[in-house]
Amino acid sequence: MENTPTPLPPDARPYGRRTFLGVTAAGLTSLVWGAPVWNALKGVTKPITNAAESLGVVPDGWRIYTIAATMPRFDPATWRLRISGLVDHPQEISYAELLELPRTEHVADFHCVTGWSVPKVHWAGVRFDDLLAAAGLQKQAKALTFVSAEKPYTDSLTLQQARLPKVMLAYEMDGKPLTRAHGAPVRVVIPEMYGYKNTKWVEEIVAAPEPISGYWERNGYDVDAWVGRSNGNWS
Ligand SMILES: Nc1nc2c(c(=O)[nH]1)N[C@H]1C(S)=C(S)[C@@H](COP(=O)(O)O)O[C@H]1N2
Ligand SMILES: [Mo]
Repeated sequence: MENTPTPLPPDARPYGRRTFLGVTAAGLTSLVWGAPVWNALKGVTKPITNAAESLGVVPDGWRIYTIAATMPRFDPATWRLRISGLVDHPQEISYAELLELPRTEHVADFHCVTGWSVPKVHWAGVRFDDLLAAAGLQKQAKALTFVSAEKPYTDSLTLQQARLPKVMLAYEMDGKPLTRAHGAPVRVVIPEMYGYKNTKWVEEIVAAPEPISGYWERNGYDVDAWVGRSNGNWS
């Protein structure tokens, strides 16, 4: 049993139907947003549907996962994506500049390690080589660390993984700008790996000599989270 990872929230309910509040064995609180909790925190008593709409949540099989008490807010006027670490020219990219970069799109199934999936999600965004071109990766850079505006969520990919054809920094889901709940304005998308590698609310990308142990990896999950080929099956 020594190798049994600390569980993710077992099976949170779809947004708006029930609320799930779980504490992992490591003592970290994982809050999955449900309207009742949201209303309680906001001190309002709006009907569930209104609260869901105001958060931009589409309850079509997704479960919204967060680790902090509030979701980061996106202001297109002031938001910047920082590119730092082992690069020749550190960058601060505005939302408008991001949208000018070469666009990539694909449709892929999304899998959370806890067992739920969303089929055929249509993503649009920027591939990492295009995103990092102006920064100029240095030779020693072998991985990218993604820092979320939601603290302390981080995760990383090797450059090789980040260059897989379907991997991107996504700014659209199913034809619309990413909603706040899904990580607005940008999240990592790597359909070959479980959801926890798909960092939401990315605010900084650090070029690094090696991958770091991300938030869920520090709680026992494999750093290489290949769907079907990593340690997710602990139930
Ligand atoms: N910042 C941040 N990113 C995150 C998470 C999180 O809690 N915080 N959860 C991860 C997990 S475990 C999954 S399955 C997906 C869920 O994506 P969704 O919340 O858009 O449904 O987000 C991933 N990215
Ligand atoms: Mo997940």
